[in-house]
Amino acid sequence: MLERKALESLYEKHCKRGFTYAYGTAGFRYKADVLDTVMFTTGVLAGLRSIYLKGQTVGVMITASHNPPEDNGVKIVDPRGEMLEQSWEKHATDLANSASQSFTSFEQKLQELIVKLQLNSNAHGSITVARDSRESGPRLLTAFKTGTLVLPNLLVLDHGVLTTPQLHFLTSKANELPKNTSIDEKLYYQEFLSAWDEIAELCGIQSLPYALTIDAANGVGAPKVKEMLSQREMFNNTFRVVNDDWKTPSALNHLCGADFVKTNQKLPQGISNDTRAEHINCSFDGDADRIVFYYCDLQGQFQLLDGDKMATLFAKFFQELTQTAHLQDELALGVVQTAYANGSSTRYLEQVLGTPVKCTPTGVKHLHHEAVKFDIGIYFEANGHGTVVFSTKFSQLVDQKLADASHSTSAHKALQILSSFSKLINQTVGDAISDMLGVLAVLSILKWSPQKWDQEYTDLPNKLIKVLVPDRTVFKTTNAERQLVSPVGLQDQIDALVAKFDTARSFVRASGTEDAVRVYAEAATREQADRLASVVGELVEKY
Ligand code: G16
Repeated sequence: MLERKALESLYEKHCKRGFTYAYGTAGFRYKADVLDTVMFTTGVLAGLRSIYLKGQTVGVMITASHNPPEDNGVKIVDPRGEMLEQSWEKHATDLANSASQSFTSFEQKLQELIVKLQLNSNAHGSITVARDSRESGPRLLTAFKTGTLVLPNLLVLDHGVLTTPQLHFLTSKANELPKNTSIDEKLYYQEFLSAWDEIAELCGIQSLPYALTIDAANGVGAPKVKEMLSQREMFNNTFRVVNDDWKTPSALNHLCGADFVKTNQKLPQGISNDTRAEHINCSFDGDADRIVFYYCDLQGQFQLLDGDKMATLFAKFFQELTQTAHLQDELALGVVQTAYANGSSTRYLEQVLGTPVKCTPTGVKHLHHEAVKFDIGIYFEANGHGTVVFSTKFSQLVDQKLADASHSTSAHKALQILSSFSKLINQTVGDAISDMLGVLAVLSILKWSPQKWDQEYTDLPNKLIKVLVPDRTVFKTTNAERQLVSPVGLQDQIDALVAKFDTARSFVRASGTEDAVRVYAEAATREQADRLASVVGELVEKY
């Protein structure tokens, strides 16, 4: 490691004192002006993590995803493309908070970590980094890169501006492919477009069955999805991207994007209420790791097809394919949701499809870990964050059966489709672009309109609101965030309110990405859901 004076000089370049950081739902996320210190220490931490993992590449994404333009943040990605192992979240937080105190405490904490983890700080490590389109990105990237200089033998590959899922994907590829392979976003386009080509050929898809409008939240997803879809003739004239002004940072997520559409349950700016059945819309969030779909019914009413609808669509589709391939008894298929999942979606999965459903706390890191316990693990948060993961057993069985010529033509085709879908879906993390192609492929194969997809079950009316409180950390939950344990007595008051409404449910939890408490309510009618959210919100405001 560097000698003390050099270390101190790097520290003084970026670290400010006095802020206390907490590791949230998806890494550190705050107003950009307080992030320099934690970006510097994340440079060090990512290096330590790579050294700990014997030089495997660790990814770092500088983004605040769905948050407003003045925020920023950082997500750390482990070598296989998944979120940082949870035991390391504490190391990341401790290192950031020590640097926030003083140089001496940072130096001590760093030494302590090196000893505790038995690391050779001069060993080789590798980091891959990217950022979204935020104005503060370049400044925070500099702080991050300075942090990586603390450990002398780190190789840092800067990909510039990418979507978050592209960075997850490239991190996994950096560890999977031979060392001299050039790792860049072309790999991403090639991988998913070839999987799309395979499915299109197998299923005779010659063009998209719907005119597709993509709201890119004025974020990095705009140039990336255009670049990708423009590589295939079949997409020409069938898609258009609105809210694509990613070069104007103040426009990011403003009146548009997946979070706006899901929370407000209405069209984003730039999309009109087109009632044609052959039209479908979708919205990405600021770093393109979430997507929701929607359409307008014949009465011109906005209808949302959110993460729950995607989970159920994939569950039904994969269930039918495994049955046709005679693999239903050998492969375990399951869905993972959070407390935000609409009660109707859970009932549909369990009672109509007979699919096992697990519930975890909010955060991809929780859902992903539960989903990998299945051979086909489908996980989606209602907000549109999710993907499908396929086990090694899945790949082995499908390959084995494909090599065996004794089964029927329909079983063979089902096996081929299953195999191609496992390549079309970005298994490392929720990915707006890859999920979009996955959904479009399923709808094209089933010949389903958005209306038909929506009719599988009817959502219970629901409402999500944000409440500002003096200290959100007093709100602590249990039972996969469905019940509050603190403030004491508040849950009983919520339960008493819920009992006054029909088929109702409500829960309260502190956001891990914004300084707010979220209140969710669902009930038999729209009026009741709105009213319940509002009375629970008023209760929360008193704390
Ligand atoms: C992140 C997480 C998601 C989570 C969302 C909101 O998404 O990756 O799993 O649902 O934050 O979390 P919270 O309710 O704790 O604020 P993103 O797209 O903002 O990175």
